[in-house]
Amino acid sequence: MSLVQNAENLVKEAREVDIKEFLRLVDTAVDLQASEHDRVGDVQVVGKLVNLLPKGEAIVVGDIHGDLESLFHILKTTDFIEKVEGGEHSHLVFLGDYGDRGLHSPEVYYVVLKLKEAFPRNVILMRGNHEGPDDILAYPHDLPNHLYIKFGEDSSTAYDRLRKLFHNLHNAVLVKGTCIFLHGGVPTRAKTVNDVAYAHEKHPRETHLEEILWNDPWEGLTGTRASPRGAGKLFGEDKTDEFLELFNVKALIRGHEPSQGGFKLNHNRKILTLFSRTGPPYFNRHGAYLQLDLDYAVEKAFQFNQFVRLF
Ligand SMILES: [Mn+2]
Repeated sequence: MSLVQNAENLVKEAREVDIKEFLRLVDTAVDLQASEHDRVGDVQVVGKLVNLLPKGEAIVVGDIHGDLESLFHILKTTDFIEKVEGGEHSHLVFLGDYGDRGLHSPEVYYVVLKLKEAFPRNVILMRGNHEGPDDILAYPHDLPNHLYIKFGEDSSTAYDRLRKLFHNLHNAVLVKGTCIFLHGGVPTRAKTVNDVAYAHEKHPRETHLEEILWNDPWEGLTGTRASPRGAGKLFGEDKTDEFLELFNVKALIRGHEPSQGGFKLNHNRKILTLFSRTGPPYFNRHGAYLQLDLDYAVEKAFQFNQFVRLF
């Protein structure tokens, strides 16, 4: 029998999970992530850069930040579990920022990691700035408090294991000739594909990882300038063009910024930002995710708009 029956069951399990099962699941996910190199199903992994074959469908999810309800909605509406069980080519790609902010960080981790355990070849987990390296923490960082509320004294062990998971999440996902996914923005000093694939190994000597996780696009800017976030930079359209050219793709799809309408476009539609949660503390009108048909030959960046799904 499958490890996951349906989205309802998964959420129910997440609410009831005990510390022993939670730790087992995190450790399993760490092992799975660490073992992802070379070819795994439809993906090829170099360092922490995933190459996804342009085949089937990719459901791309932006920041969830502890919002269990929105995650449930996405699983339910897309029928991801049923599709994969039925042998369809569907990939669920997370852009990072799973915990903090919302009230259900531990439950969100449970659902995401259980999906990873059940469908390791179909679930791709990327790193956000809230899963960043130990020397650059995102604030406020409520995950340890949420773990304490759920697991009490054992919560520090859960947190330590999750930090280990963070170091094993992917930096970026490339769909050849079409688009690239990452959490924050363009690493503006990257000269080669390997600067992205091995950004974690070059940190903190080089800023690639910090910029991938923290950068934001800015309109009317050439080059870069300091970010009000206190980490990463703001980058202009010229930097976007250089990066898209380096990877030979049409668009960058990322999360990281809240959006009232669930998504936004920057740099002449070459950057699509997805915000996949609703409710406090942002109270945005809509959340959004992408249901991308990978068989569709995207010629221009604006054609990605048709794959945006609002809720
Ligand atoms: Mn972020």
